[in-house]
Amino acid sequence: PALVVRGVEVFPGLLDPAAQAALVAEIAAVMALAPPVQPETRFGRKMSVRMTSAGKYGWVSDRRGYRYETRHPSGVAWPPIPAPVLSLWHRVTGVDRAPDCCLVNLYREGARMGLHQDRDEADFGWPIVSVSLGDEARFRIGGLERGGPTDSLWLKSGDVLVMGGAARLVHHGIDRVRGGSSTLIEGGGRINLTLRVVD
Ligand code: MD5
Ligand code: FE
Repeated sequence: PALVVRGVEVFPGLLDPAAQAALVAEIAAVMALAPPVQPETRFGRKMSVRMTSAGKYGWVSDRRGYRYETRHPSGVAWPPIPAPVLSLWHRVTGVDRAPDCCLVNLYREGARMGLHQDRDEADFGWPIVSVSLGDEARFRIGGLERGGPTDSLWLKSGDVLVMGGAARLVHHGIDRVRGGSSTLIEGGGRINLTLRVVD
């Protein structure tokens, strides 16, 4: 990686424009089969990010809380994780196992994601890979404890992050998206792919 921030490996511009466009086309096909939804929290508040998934498991949230499910809220199985996404995972992690969830986060104008940890997975020994496409976003990274100091960095289209080891459980979030900074996504905004081993 060109940069390591609080243990998170950052590969700036790992995907060239052609590779980015190819991934966006694959994800558009996923979204056609499993349309992004604005999840609700257990408190009935709508999240600003729209979400769908590919793979055996998808991450969902509704009045019953958040969890992994094998089906989209419509009842259809999640589409398979596109092959170029799987090869990117193996290229940057070097692990033998494939991810079983590719969460697709769609950030339209004004969407953000508060500081949180990813801890719904069975084994925190597996890394997480995050792929940024479209508009630039300010990513915030803290530590293992809530309320500690944080750092931020701007993620651009084509940047890839790997969170493994101690960094797997750090707090993180998206403060804001710089609208109009890219024309990659139809309708504008940012798409983030988060690849995880769930079980
Ligand atoms: C995003 N998504 O840009 C981020 C990228 C999520 C989420 O956070 O949960 O959907 S994933 C960033 C991430 C995951 C796990 C660990 C760390 C970052 N980290 O240690 O910094 O939509
Ligand atoms: Fe997260």
